[in-house]
Order: sequence, then structure tokens, then C-alpha cells
Amino acid sequence: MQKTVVLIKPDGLQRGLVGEIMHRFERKGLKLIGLKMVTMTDEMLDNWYSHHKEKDFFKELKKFMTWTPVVAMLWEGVEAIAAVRKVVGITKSREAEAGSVRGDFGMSGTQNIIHASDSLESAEKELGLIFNGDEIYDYKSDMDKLIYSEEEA
Ligand code: FUP
Repeated sequence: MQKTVVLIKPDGLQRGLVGEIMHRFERKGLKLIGLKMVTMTDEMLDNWYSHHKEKDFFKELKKFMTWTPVVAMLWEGVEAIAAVRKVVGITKSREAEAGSVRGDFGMSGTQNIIHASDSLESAEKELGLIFNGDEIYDYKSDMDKLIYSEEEA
């Protein structure tokens, strides 16, 4: 099973969307294995968004991401990284598909409510930046029997 990191960004937290967003992942059939609030630091953000360091929006992005704490979640499931990205929607919220979190709740390409890991590499990196080993919960959910066939699970 894959693990993937989701952040509810400062706009999502302040707009009271935390419960709504978590509910969507729960109903999708993903398993919550980590959850905390985090104040992102300059250092974390330089690392997190290292691929955007040279972009002209980088300073604004960092300011936005430190506006308030974020809610960090770790979700687990079969091919969870791609599945979660579909729930999240594309970067520019006003063009994101209706039914996705960004498509349903946002208009901005910067203040876009939510982050989700986009590859195995980024999931591993982001997990390491946010969660300590003892904050990741390994438990058996009987729900998996309802969500997946035996072969898939
Ligand atoms: P995503 O994976 O959809 O979050 O998108 P990216 O990794 O490309 O971008 C990370 C974050 O940078 C976005 F969520 C918001 C910010 N960003 C901008 O502010 N302007 C841009 O043109 C592109 C990204």
C-alpha cells in the first residue's frame, strides 16, 4: 500500500474546510495513519518546494504557507498517491474539475486549499519532513475488506 501526504493549507484551515476535506478522503476509502497540525518553517518550505525555489511566486508561496499552521495528514491505500491527487484536483483551482476539492472550493492557483504528494519520491520526502516515526500509525482496518477485493488488498 502507498502512503501519501496531504496538507490542508492556511486558507483551508481558516475557511473551516478541514472536516469536509477529511470526510472526502474517508469516504473514498483511504486509511488515515497520521494527523497533526504543523507550523511550517522557512527551512521546511525551502526543502518542500525546492523545485519552485527560482520561481517568481516562491516568496508569496512561502508567506502564504506560514500564515497559520497547516493540518498534515498521512493517508494510506492501494495506489493512494494518484487516487488522492484526483480528489485534490489540478493546481489552478478555478480550472480544477468540479467534484475535486480545489474545483469545488477554490479560485486561486496559489491559495489552493490543499497539497498532496505527486509521486513516490515526493511522498517519501514529505513524510520525512513532517512526521516522526512514532506519529505514523500501523493498524489493521476491517474496512479494507469492504473497500478492496482480496487480490487488491
Ligand atoms: P500542486 O502539486 O498541484 O500543488 O502544484 P505544484 O507542485 O506545481 O505547485 C506547488 C504550489 O506552488 C501550488 F500549490 C501553489 C504554488 N504555485 C503558485 O503559487 N503559482 C504557480 O504558478 C504554480 C504553483
